[in-house]
Order: sequence, then C-alpha cells, then structure tokens
Amino acid sequence: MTTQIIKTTCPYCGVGCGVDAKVENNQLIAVSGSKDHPANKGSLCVKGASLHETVGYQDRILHPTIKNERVSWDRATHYIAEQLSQVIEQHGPEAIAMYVSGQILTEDYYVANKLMKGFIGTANIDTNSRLCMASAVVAHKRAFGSDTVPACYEDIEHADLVVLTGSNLAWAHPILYQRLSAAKQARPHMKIVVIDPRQTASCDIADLHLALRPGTDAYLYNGLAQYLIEHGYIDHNYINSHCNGYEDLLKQVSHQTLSDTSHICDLEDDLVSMFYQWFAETERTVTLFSQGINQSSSGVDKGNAIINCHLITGKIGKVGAAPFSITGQPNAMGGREVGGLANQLAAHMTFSNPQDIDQVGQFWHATSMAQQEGLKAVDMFEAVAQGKIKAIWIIATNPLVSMPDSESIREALTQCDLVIVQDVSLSSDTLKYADVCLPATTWGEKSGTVTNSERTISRQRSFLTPPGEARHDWQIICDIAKEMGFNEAFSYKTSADIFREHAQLSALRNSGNRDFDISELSLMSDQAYDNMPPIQWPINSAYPKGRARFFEDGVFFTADRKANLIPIQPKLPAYPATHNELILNTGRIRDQWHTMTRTGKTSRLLAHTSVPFVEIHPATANAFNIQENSWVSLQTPVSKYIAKATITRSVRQDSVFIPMHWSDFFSSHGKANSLVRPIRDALSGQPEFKHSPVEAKSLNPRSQGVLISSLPFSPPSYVEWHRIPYEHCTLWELMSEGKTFTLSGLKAYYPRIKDWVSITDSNENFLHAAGFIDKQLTVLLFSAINMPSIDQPWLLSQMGKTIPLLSRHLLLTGVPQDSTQACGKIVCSCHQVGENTIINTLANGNACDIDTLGELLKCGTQCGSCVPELKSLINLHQA
Ligand SMILES: Nc1nc2c(c(=O)[nH]1)N[C@H]1C(S)=C(S)[C@@H](COP(=O)(O)OP(=O)(O)OC[C@H]3O[C@@H](n4cnc5c(=O)[nH]c(N)nc54)[C@H](O)[C@@H]3O)O[C@H]1N2
Ligand SMILES: Nc1nc2c(c(=O)[nH]1)N[C@H]1C(S)=C(S)[C@@H](COP(=O)(O)OP(=O)(O)OC[C@H]3O[C@@H](n4cnc5c(=O)[nH]c(N)nc54)[C@H](O)[C@@H]3O)O[C@H]1N2
Ligand code: SF4
Ligand SMILES: [Mo]
Repeated sequence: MTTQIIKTTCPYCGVGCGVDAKVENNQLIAVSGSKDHPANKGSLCVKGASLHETVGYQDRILHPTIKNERVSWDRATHYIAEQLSQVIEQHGPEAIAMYVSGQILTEDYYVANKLMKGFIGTANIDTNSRLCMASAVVAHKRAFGSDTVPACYEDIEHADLVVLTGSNLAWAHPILYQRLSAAKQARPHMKIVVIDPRQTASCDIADLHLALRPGTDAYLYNGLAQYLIEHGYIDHNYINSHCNGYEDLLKQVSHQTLSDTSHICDLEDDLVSMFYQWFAETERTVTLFSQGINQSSSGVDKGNAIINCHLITGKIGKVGAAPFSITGQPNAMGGREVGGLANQLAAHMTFSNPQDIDQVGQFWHATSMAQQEGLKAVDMFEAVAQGKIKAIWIIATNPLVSMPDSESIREALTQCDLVIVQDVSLSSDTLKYADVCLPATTWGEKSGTVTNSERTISRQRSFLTPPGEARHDWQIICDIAKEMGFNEAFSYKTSADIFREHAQLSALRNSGNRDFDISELSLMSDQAYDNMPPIQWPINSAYPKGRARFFEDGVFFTADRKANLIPIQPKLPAYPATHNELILNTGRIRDQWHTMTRTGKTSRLLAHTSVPFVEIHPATANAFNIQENSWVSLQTPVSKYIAKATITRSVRQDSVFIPMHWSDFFSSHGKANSLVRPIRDALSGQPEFKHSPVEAKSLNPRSQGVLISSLPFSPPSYVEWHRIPYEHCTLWELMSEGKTFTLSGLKAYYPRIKDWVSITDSNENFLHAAGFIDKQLTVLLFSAINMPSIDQPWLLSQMGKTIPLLSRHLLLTGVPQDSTQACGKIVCSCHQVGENTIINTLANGNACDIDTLGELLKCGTQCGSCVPELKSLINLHQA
C-alpha cells in the first residue's frame, strides 16, 4: 500500500485554503490544512475538513447522454458540434449561450471564454459570478479604472478597525474569520463592527452591531462621507493628488444629516456616530463587503459609497487599510482574470476599447471575434425563454436553484431547443432539463489553478481516477471546439498549455496599464507548473514574486491615473414590503455549500442544520400566530416556500431569513429562489437576492413526522417533505395538511416488508410504526398532529440493526431507554458533539468554558466553526 500526500486547494469558498490530501490506493483517506499555504497556515473549516466524505462516486454522472439515452463521447461531441453549427448558420452566433461558474478552474474558464468570444462569435457567455461579484466588479472599475482587489488577508490582521458589511464571515469564510478572531485576541484594542440586519455568528466577536434597515447601506456610507467631511477627517492631500470628483461628492452628500441617516437606516443616533467616529479616527481600517452589499438592485452604488469613504481618507493601499470585496467561490477571481463575464474580455481587457478587441482577436487567431458585450445571466435566461437563444450550454452551476425566479428558469429551459448540462452530480435539479448531459470530472480528479480573494493563484491537483467516462471540463470544451472546425486554437495537450497561453495574454501590450499581469509565468515548464507554489498576482518583471497590495503609490488604472470618487444617490430596494408583508432575506448556513450537490452527501455536514427553516422574530411570529418549530408558508403571487419556524431575536421584526441551499432534490417547497424576483442592478445585472416582499402564513398540519427508510421512497403529492440522506438510509421529514399517514398506506407503499410493529389510536391521529426485513430494521415512521418528540440520532443508529422482538415496542417510543444515549442536536460537526451532551457537561459542573469543554468533549477544537454556538450555550447555562 502506498500513501501519498498531495498538496491541493479546497474547492469551496474564496478563502482558498491549501489542503493536504492523504491518498491510499486511489482513495482519499483524510485531509488536513496545508501548513505552508498562506491563506490557512494549517487550518481547515468543517466543510474543508469533510472533503474526504464528499468525494464518493455514488451520485455521479458516469456517461454522456442525449435525450436520456447513453451515447459515446464521439457521438455526444459530434452531435453538439453539429447542432451548434446549425444554430449559427440559421440564427447567427447570438442564438447560442454558455452559462458557466466561478467553481471551474482557470484553464476550463479560459477555453470556454475563448471558444465563445473568439470562435462561435458571441459574448453570450456569463457566469454565476453575476449573482455574486458583478456589483463589486463594476464598483471597482468605476473607482479604480480596473477590477482590482487592492488588499490582502494580512491587512485584516493588521487593521485596528474591521468593518464587516453584508458579510457573515464566520460562516461564509470561516478560516479568514478565525484569522480575524485570533488577531483581535492578540491585539484586544482592535475593533470589529458588523453591519447586517441580522445578528449573525460574526457578531460574536463584534464591538458594535448595526442591525440596519435592509437595503440602506448606501445611506449609511453617504452619511459617513458627510460626517468625515464635516468633522475634518478627510485627507486633502490624498484627494488632491490622487482623486477625481471630490466637488461632486461633496454636493451629493452634504445635505444628509446624521439624524436623517439614523432615521432611514432605523438605527440609534449614538450607534451610528460611534461607528462614524471609529472609522474617522482609525487609520488602519478595512471594510470587508460581500453579498449584503452586492446582491442588491443598487449594489454597484453601495460598493462605491464604501470605496468613496476609503478614498477621501486615504485608507487604501496601505498595511491594514482598504476596501475589501471578498469573493465567494473558489475561483471567482480566476473567472474575472479570463473575462468570464459577458461584459468582459480576457485578461482584464474590455469591449469598450476597440483596440482590446482587436488585440485579443489577433492573439487567439479568432475566426469570429465578438465585437460587443453579451447578455448577463438574467437577461440571458430571458432570451432563452423568448426563443432568441436556441442553445444553452450550462457548466458547473445549478441555475434551477440558484437563479432568481426559479419557475421562469424552468420554463425557459423546458422550451429551449438544445440544453447541454455539463455537471458531475445526479442531484443537480438542472439536469432534469438537459437534452444532452456531459459527465465532468471534479475536485480531486481534475488539475489546474484557482485564484482566491487576495489574488493568490493556487494549484488544484488530481489524485483520484475519474469515475465512468467523466472528462475534464477543458477537454470537453476543446473536443467540441475541434469538432466544430477550430482545430488549431484548441489543440492543447495539458492544462499547463492553457495556463501558459493565459499568462502570455495577460502580458500582451501590458506596460503597467492593466492590473492583471502574470507574464513571469508565461514560459513556465510543465514541471514548474506541476510544482507551482501559491503566488499572488501580479507576477511580472516589477513583481516577480507577486505583490501583496495595489495602490500603495496612489496610482490607479484610470486614464489620468487618479481614482474616481463616485457621487451616488442612495436607493431603497426595488420592491418594498407592504404593511402585511415581510422582507425576505436569503443567505448561507455554516455547513452547506450552495445547492448541496456536494455537502448534502455527508451526514456530518447535515447534522448542524438538516432541513430548511424560516427565522422569524418573536413579535412577528406572535402577530402571525406562528410557534417555534411549527410549519410556515412564505409566499408570493407566483410561488411558495414551506419550512418550520425558528423563532429568534437575531432577525429584525420586519424580516424573515431563509437559507439559499435547498433544491427540488432535497425538498418539496424549500427553494428560496422560488420567492425571489429577477430584479437586478442596472449597471451590474446582479439580482436582489436579499430583499423580496413575501407573505407569511402559519400552516395547520393534519399529520407530521419523520420517515426513516433504507429503501427508496418518493413522497405522495399531498405531502410536504425534506430529504436528509445518510450513509445507510434516508430520513424524510413529512407534513400533510390533508390526509393523515396510515399504517395501511405505509404497508401498501412497502409491499416487500411483511414484518411490522406499530402503535396508533383509533382514528390513526398518531402512528408509530417499524418495518423489518429479515429482522433488520428497514423503515420507521413517527407521525401525529403535533411533531412527535423523538431522538433522531438514536433512531438513525438503530437502522439496519437486528432488533430483538422484546425491544421492538421500546423502539416505537422514539427515544432510548437509557437517556445518556441521547446526545441531542449536533453542535460540533467535526467531532459530532450534541447539544444535550454539552448541556449535561455544563450542568454537571465538569466544564465551564470553551477550553474545558474542548478538553473534555473535543467540541470546537478542530475547525472552530461551532465556537460561537458553544459560547451561547455557556452563556445560557450561566444565565
Ligand atoms: N458555508 C458556506 N460558505 C460559503 C458559501 C456557501 O454556500 N456556504 N458560498 C460562498 C459564496 S459563493 C459566497 S458569494 C459567499 C457569501 O458570503 P456572505 O455574503 O458573507 O454570505 P450571505 O449569507 O449570502 O450574506 C451575508 C449577509 O448579508 C446580510 N444582509 C442582507 N441584507 C443586507 C443589507 O441590506 N445590508 C447589509 N449590510 N447586510 C445584509 C445577510 O443577513 C447575511 O448575513 O460565501 C461563500 N462561502
Ligand atoms: N436566494 C439566493 N440565491 C443565490 C444566492 C443567495 O445568497 N441567495 N447566492 C448566489 C451566489 S453568490 C452564488 S455563487 C450562486 C451559486 O449557485 P450555483 O453555482 O448554481 O450552485 P452550486 O451548487 O455550487 O452549483 C455547482 C454545480 O456544479 C457541479 N460541479 C461541481 N464540480 C464541478 C466540476 O468540476 N465541473 C462541472 N462541470 N460541474 C461541477 C455541482 O454538482 C453543481 O451542480 O447562488 C446564487 N444564488
Ligand atoms: S474556509 Fe473552509 S470552505 Fe473556505 S477554503 Fe478554507 S477550508 Fe475551504
Ligand atoms: Mo457566490
């Protein structure tokens, strides 16, 4: 047996942690954080630490199919090439679209973009980064003349004030949050401000939380600019030497008083002025912003309102001082490098400069160079629905779940002539609408580069044999390109070939006029590429070892080399909530990744939160007659979302929060985007995912409960359900407003099972039943009008076991006889430590703080993601 340690990069968030993968006989045995990676220096969060549990092949797409019939790769490639060529001939290149993802490798992204923009002849290639980064990109370009992230992670550690605005760093970028948290512990005078309508886990280390009215950040930042000007905190020298547009900014912000600001943001004057004073006084200030800013109908303006405040105080390009747009996906930054968005050209060149278009076209030897920007994601799917786009090729994204207004995406794909879906997982909802399905390789099998939030390029390396006939994304794209007749331009042998070309393009007529320049890597040997250590761009003759910060010299990428202050007129969200509506906010939970096709595969990551939910304030819940854990429907005129209520003061009274992750595969009505309207920012095209008016309604179950089954089950149509897959069985949470669940119904559903025990009342208002095959526990159902109180972890542990006849009825109580066996809801996913175990340990006086809990139970000692919850359990216990 050979054991190898392969150095690679985590495929989840934009922190871009280095991972040491321990591989034995083509199996990933374990993962640990790379100690020598600059992003994580040895740590991993729970998602990264569970990677070895999510690489299983069980739900993989194994073969190409056309109309659900298995075909050879030759046949699939030929078919697609022929169909696309026909569309071009009959309708022109604009009738073709590609929709890709910030999760493919830079090399995949590069060839996709080259094929569309240089050879098919249209810029109708957009990416899910449209839903994610697009507003920040435009804000950067307006202010800096380029899409430049000026800062690096160390700036967060060196700062004396870190403002998290619209970012739940603790859950969305856990390792960066840990670095921030450690820095604050080392330098306790460091201040942290969280600006978020919700009280999130990130507030745990905050000195100040501003729970502002949703969507009002631009007012808050315009107010800050006004405050800085009025109180003389601006850097006139910096503005004079390095900024345009100060007079206009002054005019725009000067009439907004502090009390105007606190009124519109629904905050107390004192808290607002505390934040303003801290910002004013603290030279080393980093503002980290993410989706609470970007995902808005005025997200670009919000980004600029933040950047303005940094520019007028000169808090940029310095150690510990910068506006910092943090990227979400592992390769969102790489996507921007290759020009993956419909309004970008490769290597940070643009369609607005005809010279750039010519230059790129010549470099590629393009046969049909696109001359103008293409359609942005929402417009692209609208064009599909209108029949203007005849063929769409979707790679590594699940738009049925992640795009706003899911129903319109379903309609668009249903009527589209040719839908090609290139994915890895059978649990992608989008797959159901594919005419052609192409099996791709994924993390662990593929090889190339990704770029993280601080511009560090890292290698993902392959160490597993791809299952079935899966092929690398870049190979699939190149094969189809060659079949379409573009042989020479796509005849790469390795991903290193592609990377070198990408690096060469970045150097093309780039004498310091474009930020993205990795020319030093353009002659890299295959071996050097294989061994490439993480390195931060730019990497050119001026910075051969990379560059931590941009704009130290106050020189920007605009024509006159000065930054632009952008006066903006703040706007409220497009659709306000009327008096009987609530504001729907959507976002991430700690242990799930997007549409759950990967993190939904391991029970470890489902333990923390296993079903969708509705977070609602106690006063609001009261007004709507909603109880803790009761079923709620959120609805719009077109759709509904059904889940159970979590009553919490962490959300405002005017809002509800739901997770973005659940899909049709995992739930009957658990898809957040069925409620989100396709409203987007006019400049960036980014949708307003954080603000949709919805109505809330409490539901009256006739029957609710759980079914645990080792056999396949598909719920009847009158039932609302959530699916929780485990290794050896599936747990279904069920609710029906109409019929009750009956034993005869259950028996009819499972004809193979002859051996049942059950308890029920005469009207079958409640039913507890267990079914056995060969004496082994195969099915369990617990249902009643009210949710039965059962110990799910314990019941799951009984599945598949041979239960002695005498114990069968005990099983039907749903709880173990010996109460010490009940650990409760899992809090620490890494070490599977439950709430009851923690509470018992605290109650017994065996532990009183995080450290002793960690020593005794190990909870919180690995990735640290559960530390905020441990702290609140300790506080609760002390109270
Ligand atoms: N666990 C996990 N981590 C992830 C991901 C994942 O799926 N799961 N996805 C990755 C990706 S692609 C991305 S883009 C990032 C996203 O990372 P984040 O942007 O940090 O995550 P979100 O939960 O989408 O939203 C952040 C916060 O914005 C707040 N917000 C809502 N409205 C407003 C507002 O009007 N103003 C302000 N200031 N805040 C508001 C929400 O309450 C929420 O707490 O996460 C990355 N990391
Ligand atoms: N309501 C709401 N909606 C949102 C958001 C929100 O905050 N609220 N956030 C938005 C944001 S920021 C983002 S980034 C998007 C994310 O949304 P998506 O990109 O749609 O979500 P994923 O689940 O990451 O989809 C990735 C797909 O690629 C497949 N895959 C994995 N690896 C590979 C590979 O190597 N090759 C190929 N070909 N396929 C692969 C996976 O199986 C999966 O089907 O969601 C957006 N939607
Ligand atoms: S923080 Fe977690 S999810 Fe993000 S890259 Fe690091 S290990 Fe992966
Ligand atoms: Mo994202």
